[in-house]
Amino acid sequence: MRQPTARPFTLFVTCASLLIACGQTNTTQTPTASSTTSPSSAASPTASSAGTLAAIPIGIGVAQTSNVALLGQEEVAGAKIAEKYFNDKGGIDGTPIKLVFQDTGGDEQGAINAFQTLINQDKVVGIVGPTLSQQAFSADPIAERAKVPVLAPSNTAKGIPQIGEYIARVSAPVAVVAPNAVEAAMKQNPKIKKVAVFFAQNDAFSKSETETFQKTVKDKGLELATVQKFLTTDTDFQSQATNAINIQPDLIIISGLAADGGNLIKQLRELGYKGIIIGGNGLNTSNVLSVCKALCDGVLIAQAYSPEHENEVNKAFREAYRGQFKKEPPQFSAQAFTGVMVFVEALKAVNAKSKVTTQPLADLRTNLNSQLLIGKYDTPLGEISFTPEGEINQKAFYVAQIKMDADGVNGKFVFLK
Ligand code: 1QQ
Repeated sequence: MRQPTARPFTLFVTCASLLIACGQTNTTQTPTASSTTSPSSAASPTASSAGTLAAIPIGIGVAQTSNVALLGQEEVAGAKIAEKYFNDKGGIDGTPIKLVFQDTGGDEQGAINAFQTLINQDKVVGIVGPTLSQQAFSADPIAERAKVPVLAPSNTAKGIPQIGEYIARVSAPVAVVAPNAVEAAMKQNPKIKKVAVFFAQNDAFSKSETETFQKTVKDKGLELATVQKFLTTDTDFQSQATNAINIQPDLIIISGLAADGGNLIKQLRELGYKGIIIGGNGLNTSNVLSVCKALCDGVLIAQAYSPEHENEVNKAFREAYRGQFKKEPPQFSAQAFTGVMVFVEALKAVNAKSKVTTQPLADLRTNLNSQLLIGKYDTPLGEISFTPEGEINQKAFYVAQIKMDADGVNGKFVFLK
């Protein structure tokens, strides 16, 4: 009778327990068609010898396709800059990180599929994603059950860290970010009285953000004159826009995503609205400029990031982003960079106690989660830390105003003092 040799047996046990880096040797694990890797590190993680990792795989599960890619592509850019930046600095004490990208598309099922692939097939140590809160409420419970740490790069709705022990966010919640825009609007026009609020009723973030905006309006003694609803898939806003304009508001506040929000701004202006417009976090991308063009001019948007933040890592991040894209880095890129950074710093701290290249994957995921929650990080967003529940502690917030160039095509976010 043939006896199995010791070596394949050892390898099998190693793959089953370590789970990572065995995709190359275990032929039952093949990448899906949608799996992509960063061009800066196209090689897959490989075991440098049986049982040790040559690279630490971190999952990036954000929207690379669909309308939500208007937001998600900025996250891809930020994550890739972080991968290069931290690997140039030596990775995790000499072992590089390797980002594994899975496209979530714009809906819940896409996010669930991407998370499952990252967890079960790509064997990542943690995930930065998804793009929308609407997706997080469906996909995060999968990571929670698998005990895989998630850092939300852009999930700002109420209730995200409360999804579970393994869910934290580097994206400050709407409750602390959004009111800053209302204050800025009141400063620009102290005569504001009547406010019209719009929100996308099929999106969890938009519903959460509008609650904050509506509360802020009332708390500031303004009149919440009308609340208009739409869908993120809508393109025609004539009836809601007309309803709002008829009550002659001095301020209009929009909670939606980039494409719908941009079209709504455009149609409000075309119908003659001249007052201030506040856009929520879903409009916080220069990708909105190609939707509302010259009519985007003047829109106020609260920010959880300023390109001018003075610390070493932000200077490096800003320089890398500007070198590549010839413009200032946007908030979603900075938040994705920060997500990768928190994993890197926490992995280093874990490594100091027990080598991350040889820990069983389940242990590493759990140790990483505990560690990241207790660390302090000096990031492009400034100094951050987490509450035990996974909520971000962040100090500085800003408001920017869209300033369109005379050509009506190009424009920028100007940060208000
Ligand atoms: C959320 C958001 C999105 C608009 C960011 C892309 O803040 O879904 O929570």
